[in-house]
Amino acid sequence: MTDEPNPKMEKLARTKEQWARDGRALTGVSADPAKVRLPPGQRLTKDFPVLDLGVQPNLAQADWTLTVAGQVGHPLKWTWADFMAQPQVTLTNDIHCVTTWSRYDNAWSGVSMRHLLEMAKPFEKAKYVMLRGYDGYSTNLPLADIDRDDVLIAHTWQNAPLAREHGGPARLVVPHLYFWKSAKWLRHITFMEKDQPGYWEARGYHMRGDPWTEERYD
Ligand SMILES: Nc1nc2c(c(=O)[nH]1)N[C@H]1C(S)=C(S)[C@@H](COP(=O)(O)O)O[C@H]1N2
Ligand SMILES: [Mo]
Repeated sequence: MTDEPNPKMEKLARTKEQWARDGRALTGVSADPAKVRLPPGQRLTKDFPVLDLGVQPNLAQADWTLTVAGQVGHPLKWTWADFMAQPQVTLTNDIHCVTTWSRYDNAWSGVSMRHLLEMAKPFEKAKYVMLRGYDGYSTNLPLADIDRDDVLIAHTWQNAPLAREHGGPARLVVPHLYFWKSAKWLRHITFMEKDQPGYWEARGYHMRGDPWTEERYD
């Protein structure tokens, strides 16, 4: 977000920038996801914490659209009906937040990112994406990190419609990276030749964010 409308959000941003400067929660150890389920420096939680900038858009499905633009052969703008008419998948995965909580076995349903890539046909030169939410949040990722079987745009969590506070009506889920990459209230995907920082990436957080090698900070 370019402007920071509320003091709570301002305080959160300052706190998390300080964590980045301090290298909070860094263990200096890497782990192999094939051998260890919990990434280094993480602790397991059974509840589902809510983390965002304090602005939770109240979006009806009828008001939701997803725009796919930038370096693609077929730019898209999906309405809710278009989105629901795409092939649907259900995937179960673990999520890991940079603030050190992890949550196992989340069942998500929605449209796989590989399907969206087939529809949008990114150009060869497109190597990065920027995701934007209806709250003004943004986060960047290498294209290779969304071109995976486990990445989806989810409208359902644990067999129920995704709650507003968790990004409903639809959010991105990129389970192999820290959860700040999984944009809630997903509005826009831009394909880019060059990488650009999103909201947290411009505030000291890592451009990629692999929890197994603790890519917490820049
Ligand atoms: N649109 C949007 N997406 C967002 C955020 C946000 O502030 N706005 N916060 C990110 C962060 S820091 C985390 S940890 C996860 C939290 O998702 P949850 O609230 O469902 O646990 O959402 C990510 N996606
Ligand atoms: Mo986060």
